[in-house]
Amino acid sequence: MPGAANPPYPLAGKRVWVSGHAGMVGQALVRRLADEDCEILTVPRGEVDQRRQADVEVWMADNRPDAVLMAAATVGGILANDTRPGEFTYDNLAIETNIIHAARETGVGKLMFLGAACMYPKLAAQPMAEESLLTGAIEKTNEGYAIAKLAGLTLCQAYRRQYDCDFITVIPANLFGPGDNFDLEAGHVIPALMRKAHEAKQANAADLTVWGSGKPLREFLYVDDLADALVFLMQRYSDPAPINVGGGEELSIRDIAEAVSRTVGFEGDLSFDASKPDGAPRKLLDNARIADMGWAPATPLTEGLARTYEWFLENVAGQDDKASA
Ligand code: GFB
Repeated sequence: MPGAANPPYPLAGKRVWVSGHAGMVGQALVRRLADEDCEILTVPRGEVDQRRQADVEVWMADNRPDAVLMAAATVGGILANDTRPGEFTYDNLAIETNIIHAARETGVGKLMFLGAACMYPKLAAQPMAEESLLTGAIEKTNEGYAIAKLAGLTLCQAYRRQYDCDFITVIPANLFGPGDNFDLEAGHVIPALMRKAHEAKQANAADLTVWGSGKPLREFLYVDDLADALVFLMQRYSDPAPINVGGGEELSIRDIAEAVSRTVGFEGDLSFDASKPDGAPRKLLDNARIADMGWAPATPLTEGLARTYEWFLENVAGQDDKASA
């Protein structure tokens, strides 16, 4: 990896808090940080509810992390965002303000906030460069989530400007991988279609239902590639402007449904449910900034899908089978 030696903010020897360590991104970060010579701090949700200011302030004052990677968030697919906008807006605003403010109060040396590709305007020019944030209206299905994430970005920038805090924001493409949420209603497209294809195959069903028209384009990034990028940027990136992490593959929802079906071994047809929303027509990130720094994703889509299906079989389908035995 270029620039691997002597990064400006080395994690070696630091106490690094992975907030949200039990989620898909948090688990991948804990896996990746195991290769760094740092102390990883985590705290279960039952002990610290990150939406509660007092919980966060007390825990951070007691544990004094040097660095914070903010993977905690209330996340979900298009339908969950569209039907539970109160939770997506409130939870994310609360988590961000609590952690970012407590990080300043307790003297955290470096903090990384995670944004989302839906922060960009619905009709932003493609690929979406960091400069096009806040230049147009947001896609309605995820407006609350996106505005909460834009507020988190603004808070990091404001704390850098007023208090000189080294707080940065990273904007990833749509993520997938081990530890994802495979719930049919709440999950994102890849885990939801993977479960549908698995169940359709087991039931010898003739088809599986894909929401919307199948025409929107999405860029997907394997979560372990994201974790690698986050550790890379944490040690090297220090700027008020956010930085995109994409460079995965862009394809239509129909194409992704076919790729997931091949991974699972489902050979039936696809049917499309036009009563469900399509969301943004396209969300391709401009990857130039991180590419110029020398980072690129390593996992081809087919390999990422295969590893995700393996995880699903062991951790979700396997548990369902045990429960019904
Ligand atoms: O992954 P997804 O829920 O997120 O949906 P978004 C992507 C596309 O896949 C949409 C279609 O056009 C969906 O209609 N799709 C087809 C399905 N079948 C399914 C299915 O069974 N389940 C799901 N979930 N989708 C989210 C935002 O938008 O992306 C969040 O709502 C967040 O705020 C996240 O930013 C990364 O890409 O449309």
